[in-house]
Amino acid sequence: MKIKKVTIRHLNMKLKHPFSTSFGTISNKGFLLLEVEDEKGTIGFGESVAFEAPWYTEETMKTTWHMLEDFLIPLILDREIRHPEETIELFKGIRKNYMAKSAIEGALWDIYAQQTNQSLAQALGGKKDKIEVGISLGIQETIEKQIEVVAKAVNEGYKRIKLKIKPGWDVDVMRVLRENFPELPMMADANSAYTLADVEIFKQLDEFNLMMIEQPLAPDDIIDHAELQKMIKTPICLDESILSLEDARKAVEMGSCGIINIKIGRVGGISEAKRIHDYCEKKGIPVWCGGMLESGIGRAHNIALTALSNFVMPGDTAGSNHYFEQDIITPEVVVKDGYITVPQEVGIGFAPNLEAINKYTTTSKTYK
Ligand code: OSB
Ligand code: MG
Repeated sequence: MKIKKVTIRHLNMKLKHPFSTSFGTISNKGFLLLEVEDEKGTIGFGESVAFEAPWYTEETMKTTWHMLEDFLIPLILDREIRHPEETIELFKGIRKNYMAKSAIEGALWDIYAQQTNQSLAQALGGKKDKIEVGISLGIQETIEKQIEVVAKAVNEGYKRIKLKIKPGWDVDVMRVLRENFPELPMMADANSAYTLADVEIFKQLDEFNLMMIEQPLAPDDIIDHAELQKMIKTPICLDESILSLEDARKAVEMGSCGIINIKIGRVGGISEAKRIHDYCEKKGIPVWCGGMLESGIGRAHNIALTALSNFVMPGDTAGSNHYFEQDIITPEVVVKDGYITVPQEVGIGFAPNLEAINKYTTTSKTYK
């Protein structure tokens, strides 16, 4: 393929429920959507998962726009690209900025799947026809409300429930939830809110039979996580600490985690995500697909990736209706009995809903 045109749109989608974590609350999902067209007129869509503020990683909507406009788009325009995996080499000279890179790379995978007449899952080597999904629930104002939102998610069929924790909202909350839902597959995500000095908290959480504790310590750490893992039974799952295959290898070799959450945007694209998946499979490390409150485009990519064999634990890809009044794809992502059907149609298997996209677009710019 030879890319001839890229359109960046900034969309703003109001979340149905504000999402609160240890680092703050988001009520609006502002993000960039990329429409990429090649010389044959095949169009692929990509989503940048960077938020408006740099609380999860250092990238923001504005930094991704800058990287795309000034560095990444000029690198791909008019260049012959045979396979999306070539972007790993092509983008190597540009440090990090993984969410920006991933936005383009995802669109190239979409084009590649269409041109090779396969579903995106198939193009990636995914064989599942349905995937098991969980849900990530934000911190609520009261324990009663937290129990209520968990009960709702359980009734909707989600296969595991992830709760956000932060200092002051951890052991007591998890204890009450465990009492109310004795058998529920449950886990906690701290988004780096703790340090090794908090080991007693994790020893107490160890009593609640959690599937895992996600990213308890610093976002760039694997040393202290390895220390903590030696002191607790519950497997540690790394999210923020893993930005590449190299990071995954080091964390696994150090014993910093027993499980890895793979997010396409955090690691620079589907190709790198697949490499991490393959490495973990060889090492016997289970993986699952994380989420960034994506619109339907990013969600479709997550579904295709999760069709790979070592995604053996339910991910955070909840249904469109959990996040938005209206999603930007048709059909929307539907969760039934805790499963999402992996589309078999050519490409991502969901059609971009241009009317909805236009409705949510605040600004756009085309590069060719
Ligand atoms: O840490 O996994 C996380 C959302 C935004 C940023 C970071 C995280 C999350 C989630 C929500 O947990 C996952 C989702 O529902 O998309
Ligand atoms: Mg996380």
